[in-house]
Amino acid sequence: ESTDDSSAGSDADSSDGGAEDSDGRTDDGRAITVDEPTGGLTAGLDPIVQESDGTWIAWGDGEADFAVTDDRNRVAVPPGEDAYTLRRIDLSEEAVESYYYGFSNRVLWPLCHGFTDLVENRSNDFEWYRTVNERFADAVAENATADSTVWLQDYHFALAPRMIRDSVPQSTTVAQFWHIPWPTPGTFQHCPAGRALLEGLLGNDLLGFHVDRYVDRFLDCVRQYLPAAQVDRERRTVTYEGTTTRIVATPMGVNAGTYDEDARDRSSADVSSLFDRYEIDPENVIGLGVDRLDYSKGIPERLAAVERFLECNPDWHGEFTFIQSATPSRTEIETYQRHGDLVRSEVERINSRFGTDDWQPIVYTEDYLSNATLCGLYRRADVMVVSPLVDGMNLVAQEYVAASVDGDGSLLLSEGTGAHETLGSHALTIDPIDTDDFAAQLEAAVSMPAHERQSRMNTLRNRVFDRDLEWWMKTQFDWIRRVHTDGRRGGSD
Ligand code: ADQ
Repeated sequence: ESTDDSSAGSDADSSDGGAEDSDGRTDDGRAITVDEPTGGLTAGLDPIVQESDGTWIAWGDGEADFAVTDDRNRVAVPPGEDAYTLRRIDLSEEAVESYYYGFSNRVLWPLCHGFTDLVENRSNDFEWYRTVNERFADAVAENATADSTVWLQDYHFALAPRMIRDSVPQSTTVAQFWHIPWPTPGTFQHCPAGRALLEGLLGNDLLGFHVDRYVDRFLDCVRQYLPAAQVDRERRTVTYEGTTTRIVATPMGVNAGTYDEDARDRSSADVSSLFDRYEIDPENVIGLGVDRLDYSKGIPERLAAVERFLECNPDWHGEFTFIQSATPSRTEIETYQRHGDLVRSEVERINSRFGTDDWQPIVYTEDYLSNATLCGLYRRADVMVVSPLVDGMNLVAQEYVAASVDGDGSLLLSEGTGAHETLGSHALTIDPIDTDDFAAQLEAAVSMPAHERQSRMNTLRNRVFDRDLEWWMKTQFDWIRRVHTDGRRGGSD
């Protein structure tokens, strides 16, 4: 899903769907299977691209070229039904290393999350970033017509919009959604090629962020580092080199109905095999964390708060279990390896400090949870702890709320997440680095009277269902239509 490593908007590598056999066969007769993602951006986009008979352009690896139907790496999807075209861009190992594990995830990811000390600006990475952006832009230009809408996803494509703008008809609409935070000008000054990135992004007719503060910071950066651009703060537009870009905030939601249904399903609700495997007492109060193993997600800070909670509340020893599911991510990057080592050693240390023969305070797993297990755990967890230091939005918090069908769980939510802007007033707010207060909020959550938990959860559920993935898609496409019409009228409001 969006910035998740495995997908990049691609097709068959979603990890949460069951494999479905389709009619398709490879040239040598093997069946082609399609994994259908049950949630997230990929699942939301799929029907839209199908309906519009569109083209999905994605990075794909060489191993998947068994289904290539023509000499331009195009595949009909789903196999046998030909609802849309998947155009794969084959990237060499060197390109992936420099473009994806290099400039995208060693520069842009840490920088946009404010971790300037983790930025690694290696030679050639930016050149590869430009080259790969060019390859995508060329593929778009081959497919786009005057009436097309081009919709780019995320920080892997900051340069492509301007390249596309310069090579497609004027009336083609170019839009992008940036799924991670946008940094302050003070942070952005550390960005190598920062000006080129701004120029690239201003090739879009529409640029979406999750929340207002990223929009404001983007406009601040343009004003400071691209003085030739005309910034209209009120209308939230920037005009630069003949293109007017509208910048909007649309917080992304989740497929709430699906999480709700899956959590009600008996097979999801039954998490007993996981409890058996880790010898968790089913009577215990359960705290839960679910994240990619990423330094932005605040996992060590969360473990420190659990430790402080146990220090201050001996009564809870043996009665409270914290389950942390952390899927390894971007493990080619040393910072991620070191972070994983830190998390694992902290879990071990805390467990050996407090654990007894029949109780481990922290159960830690790096297994990717199936959708059924995930929804079952969400439903079972008494307290969900979402503590990123910084996070563009955070879908896990919303998935938890959507799957809390019994209405009796509590959400601890970091003020560093975009989700805090929409859910913060009915969650328990935490500052992940204030360990004492974080531990006190954890204590407040596990001791909260049932009626208060239910009333908070009720409000949270209304918000998550009102602003779900469908709402987000619709809002984005309403904006796309609007800028398309504006463009034809000559840019008026
Ligand atoms: P991520 O940083 O990946 O997304 P998040 O929004 O929480 O963060 O989405 C993670 C997704 O992966 C969720 O759907 C979650 O269920 C799944 N997931 C995570 N860990 C898992 C595990 N251990 N087992 C199974 N599933 C797991 C980026 C940005 C976010 C932004 C999204 C969407 O960093 O800020 O919310 O894109 O724009």
